[in-house]
Amino acid sequence: MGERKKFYITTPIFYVNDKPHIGHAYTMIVADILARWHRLRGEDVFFLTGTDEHGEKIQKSAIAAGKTPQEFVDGIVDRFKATWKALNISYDFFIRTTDENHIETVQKFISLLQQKGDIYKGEYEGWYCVSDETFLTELELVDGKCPYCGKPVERVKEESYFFRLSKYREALLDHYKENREFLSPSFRAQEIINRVKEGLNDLSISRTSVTWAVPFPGDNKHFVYVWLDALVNYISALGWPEGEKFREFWPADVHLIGKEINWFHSVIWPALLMSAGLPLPRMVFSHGWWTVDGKKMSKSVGNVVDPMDLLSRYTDDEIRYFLIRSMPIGQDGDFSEKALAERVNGELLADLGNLVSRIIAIADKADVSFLGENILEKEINIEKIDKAFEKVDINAALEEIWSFIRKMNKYVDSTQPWRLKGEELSEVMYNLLEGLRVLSILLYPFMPRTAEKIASQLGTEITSLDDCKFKPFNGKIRRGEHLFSLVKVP
Ligand code: ME8
Repeated sequence: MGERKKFYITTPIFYVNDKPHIGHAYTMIVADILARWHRLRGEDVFFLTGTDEHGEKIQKSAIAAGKTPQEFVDGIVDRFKATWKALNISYDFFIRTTDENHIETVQKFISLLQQKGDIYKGEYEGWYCVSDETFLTELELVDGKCPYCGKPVERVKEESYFFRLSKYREALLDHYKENREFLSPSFRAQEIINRVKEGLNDLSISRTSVTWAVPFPGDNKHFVYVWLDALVNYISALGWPEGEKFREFWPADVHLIGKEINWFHSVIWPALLMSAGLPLPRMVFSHGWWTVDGKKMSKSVGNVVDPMDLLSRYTDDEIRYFLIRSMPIGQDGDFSEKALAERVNGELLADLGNLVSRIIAIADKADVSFLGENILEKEINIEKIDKAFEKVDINAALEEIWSFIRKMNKYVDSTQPWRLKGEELSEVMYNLLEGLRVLSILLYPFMPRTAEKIASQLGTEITSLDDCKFKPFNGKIRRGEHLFSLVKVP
């Protein structure tokens, strides 16, 4: 037997200046689906998420809320954890950048870069966007504002330590060339490559004026730039440099992120890793952005969608399904509750829910053994789904599963099992029950609770992808409640 494969997937660690919204939930759901799929493949999975708790943005939000930064972040972290629990997110570890161990690791990492000769002291003069925690040059500003979020920027002129990012230009370009998957999806690669080709400025990695931050090692006037602090989470969570988990899981297989932080993950992070002499992640995958009713989500517009609010009207699985189904990963998508309700009543209730209740109702009454020729198995291509997962194309994977659901519905319509008896009934029901059992496994990463309900009505188990071949049906039918109910379309 070969060694079990490992799979290390991360999400961004989210700023805790405010409670989570559906954009954050989307990233978490995608990561959860990947983690669960790889567990079904029998791999050792480590799924990391957490919170980014330092920096000027959070310092200012805490002051505005009349709290100390620590009190302020503790409250919001609880809200994040509660939301992920309610959405059935199966992360293995939740890192907070205020964890003592993380703080020490960041300092250790910087000391190592200093030893490598990649850090020097200078002066930073330029612009800073607090909302994006990003340094900006005069040329990057648009109408004097941040080009990314459109908010006003502040002028910064202070002593600062710098990381020699410019030194890694060639090495980065070579890496992109030799590792085509690294910048994913591939249509996002060129913009990064072009910008790196233009040349890289060294990166300011410390501030003297922002004190809600990791103290810079060896200089008590300086505090670590929040993005350097944040990126190191991906290795500090594994116990770098000595930890067993680090040896087992590094490098990451997928850093899943939103497209707006691609530069930090595809350029700055790999350069930092090269400097530290560490292997680079296999893939940085940037997904697209959600708008709501056609507009960018923002507090001032008042269109921020809170997953906890949605959860008072829809189940976790309905929200998971909708968010994945409605936005091709990589592209942008628009959220509307009307579209959510329509998908629940259509695809979930009419396609899947009815299929399951029809089959279970007949099987529950059928006095036959479920045996016969295997007819339906060829209608589902598991290898195709697995290949789609390799490329993080979960939309293609879900489409293949849904096309099987539609074929099963057609098979029910054409065979009309409620009219059959004896061997004929036996054969049709064998195909439908095995089809459903396989479906319960394939659906599990996307809608774990629904998949478990299907398996429980079949009296089967959700085991592994190896069990997705048809075999003699050996479940025990137990009729249960309907999987979905009709919702009101707003
Ligand atoms: O950037 N649509 O944290 P953050 C889709 N702390 N995804 C969205 C989204 C939207 N409208 N809005 C946010 C940070 N996201 C840093 C990360 S990592 C070392 C540090 C998701 O709280 C998406 O994953 O601003 C995006 O990358 C992330 O939330 C940004 O979260």
